[in-house]
Amino acid sequence: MHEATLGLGGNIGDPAASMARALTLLDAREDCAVTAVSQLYRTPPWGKTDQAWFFNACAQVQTSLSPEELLEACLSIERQMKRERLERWGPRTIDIDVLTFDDLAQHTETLQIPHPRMTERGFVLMPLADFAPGLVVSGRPVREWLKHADLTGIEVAAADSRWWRRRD
Ligand code: PH2
Ligand code: MG
Ligand code: MG
Repeated sequence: MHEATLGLGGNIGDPAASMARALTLLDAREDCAVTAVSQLYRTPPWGKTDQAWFFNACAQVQTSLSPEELLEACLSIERQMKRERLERWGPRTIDIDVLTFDDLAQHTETLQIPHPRMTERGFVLMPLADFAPGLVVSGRPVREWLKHADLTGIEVAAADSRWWRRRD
């Protein structure tokens, strides 16, 4: 079994519902179990700033899949949810990124782990620190990276980790 972390985000439609659905679909697979989920955050757009605010969250997954297979599972859920993506860093209904995979460091064309920009992004570090403050990424624990991150404008939108579970 492997332990991976994922970053989820979106800023079109109902991103909280899309992220909840994505996590539910992933958890329903035989080969993936969602074992921790962060609070839900509202975050100002990063990189391309003239677009709607995002919702972001992170999750921990136990999986028997390889990193490439896990990425494919995430992309397949994005496709299933009819992700629209018009431009790099632009608006999207759902984005699911593999952030870490055990303590793997791999930088190939298809998959870069740890996610190359995660240590600079408040919208990744803040949710990740909810359940994995001690997780070491590129030589430093998440809580250390978080101290150096720009968290301006980031708000908690749902202050519990069960926001993604169906209530019925
Ligand atoms: N994702 C991007 C680009 N910019 N900004 C925020 N706040 N949240 C995101 O998830 C995000 C972004 C590309 O993946
Ligand atoms: Mg992304
Ligand atoms: Mg992505």
